[in-house]
Amino acid sequence: MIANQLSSFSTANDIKDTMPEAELSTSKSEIETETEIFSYEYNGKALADKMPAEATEELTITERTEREPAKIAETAAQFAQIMMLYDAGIKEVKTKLDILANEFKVKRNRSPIEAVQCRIKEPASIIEKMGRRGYPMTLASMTQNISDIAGVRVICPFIQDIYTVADMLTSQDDIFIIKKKDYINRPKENGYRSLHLVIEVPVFLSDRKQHVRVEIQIRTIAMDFWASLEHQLHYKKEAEVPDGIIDDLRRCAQTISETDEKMQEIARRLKSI
Ligand code: 0O2
Repeated sequence: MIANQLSSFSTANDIKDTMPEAELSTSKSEIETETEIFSYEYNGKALADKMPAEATEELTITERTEREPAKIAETAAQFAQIMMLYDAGIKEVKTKLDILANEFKVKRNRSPIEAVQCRIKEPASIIEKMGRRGYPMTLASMTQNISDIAGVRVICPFIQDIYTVADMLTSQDDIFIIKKKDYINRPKENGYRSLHLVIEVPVFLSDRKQHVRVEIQIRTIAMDFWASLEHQLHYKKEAEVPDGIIDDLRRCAQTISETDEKMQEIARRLKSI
């Protein structure tokens, strides 16, 4: 029911811009000293701290709308405003990646970026994830707890390219790393491999600057092949999966990983990257 309500929110267009400017409490250099840590988070003030005042009330979305029907439009407008910011965040990241890919092509005649895919998480999927994790159903909780509402996936030719792209992007001085998970050095139990970054990127609005959280998944063509098929077949599906299937998928991931390493080695021998 909530998901349905939220789905209709994106049509709201009378958006009052009430989010104050972001203030980051941790400097970039402090974050970068933790490079050895597999996964780290910093305690910066994120989008949730700058939510419009109404959205930070303790009432859940259903309580707000049930008690005061007039609040529906207001909540819808706030939701649309938040989604507009995530969309802008994605565009900022996409532009940065396009520039890097072009520069690489001009200078080295190849690009470490094969393709870039962008998506905003569906309202139903946001609600499902918040419910599954037991987070309060408020807009403030959504922006605080769900890191992948704005998602960018970068597909690279070779394994080394993943780290080249991640370094080029995160060394830009307007990008703040919130979280990093290296599922390549430490694949998930099921065989999933990818480098995940959650970053904050500034979005310049008419009267202020707003930092927006974007999740970036960086993986090779081969890793993407496996993850896309596994996602279709199995990931998050309720149905019981026989053990043999899980083992087969894990073995496929291993074969793909070995092929990735072999291709990297061939490229090195040809000195083409
Ligand atoms: P969907 O449907 O792709 O959007 P976090 O709170 O961020 O620390 P989370 O969200 O589990 O915890 O983070 P993680 O582990 O970085 O995974 C985020 C996303 O990575 C997932 O989003 C998937 O897109 C992808 N992913 C993670 N594990 C797997 C996996 O085993 N197989 C596949 N195919 N993809 C995976 P969502 O929202 O879970 O799903």
